[in-house]
Amino acid sequence: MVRLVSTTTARACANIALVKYWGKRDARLNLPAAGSLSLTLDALVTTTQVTFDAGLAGDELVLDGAPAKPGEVARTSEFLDLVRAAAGITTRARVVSRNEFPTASGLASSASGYAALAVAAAGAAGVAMSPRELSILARRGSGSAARSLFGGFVRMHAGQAGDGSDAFAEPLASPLTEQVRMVIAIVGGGAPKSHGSRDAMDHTAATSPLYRAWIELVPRDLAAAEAALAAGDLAQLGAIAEGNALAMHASAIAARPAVIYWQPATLAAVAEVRALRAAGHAAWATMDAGPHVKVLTTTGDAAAVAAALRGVAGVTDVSIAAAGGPAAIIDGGRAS
Ligand code: 2P0
Repeated sequence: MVRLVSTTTARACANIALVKYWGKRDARLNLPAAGSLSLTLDALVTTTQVTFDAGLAGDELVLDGAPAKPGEVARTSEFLDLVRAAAGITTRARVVSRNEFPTASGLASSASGYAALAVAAAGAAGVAMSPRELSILARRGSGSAARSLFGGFVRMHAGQAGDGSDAFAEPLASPLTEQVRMVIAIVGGGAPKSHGSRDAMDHTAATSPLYRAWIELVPRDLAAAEAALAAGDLAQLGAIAEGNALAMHASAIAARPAVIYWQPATLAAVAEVRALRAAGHAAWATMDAGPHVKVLTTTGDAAAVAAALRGVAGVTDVSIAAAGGPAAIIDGGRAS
């Protein structure tokens, strides 16, 4: 008997939002309450191989060389069900995923993870999807993953449709793409984050008196960030990014009980970024669902920014990333 096996390997880069996604309009379809805007980074890559194998009794997941926990396998299985439904198959799959992130980066990998999984699974299942369709598929795994389908600066649309068909990301061309750098300062040695972002954003939406103001702010920041990108105005983009990150954290901090991601060294690093800026360097800080600080800067200023952050007590690792490319198949389409 012929055993049907089909393998595809894809890679995707993680992204850091400059206008953040924090809150959903629909949990089941994972639809964001507002849009967002990000920069895809070349230094943070996930490579994922998907093999649909008629001989498998259940889906399998290996993460960074080790079998994944049952909860992670279940979430991956649910995601693969979407691809199986689109392909009209029931075959189970083996997923082998590896994160090539800087040592102990402590950075979220769900964006690059679900983007690479979407591309590899659709490829291995033989489903032809446009980048936009793949972005919509990746969103079902993780909201930020919809953005990692594309390289450089990326805009995610909240959409209005109940079925999520208009909640996708698309790339934004900008004269800034080649000249920006992101300096990543790791705080606290990559300790596990205190609150998972999915639960924390729901908790913020449900309890924070500042959530409504946050959601009203996002469209204004998106419009201003898009105008800054089109004009090549890094100072304007940086000011929006830093202000938007602080506003997202303000809404989370005001939740009851509070969601506080910062550590003392987080604020020390932010203070250093503001001092660098006062001294004439291009440097604007942003923080996500963890204590780390990422600094938007330029090719010319990246080394000085990195050196200054290495000098901040509690910063344990510093690396420099450039704009990364779109998610892509690197091997596959083989059927045997
Ligand atoms: C972002 N974050 O825009 C924001 C800023 C974290 C802070 O997207 O529930 O893992 O899987 O859609 O994508 C992290 O949230 O959330 C995130 P789900 P996700 O990058």
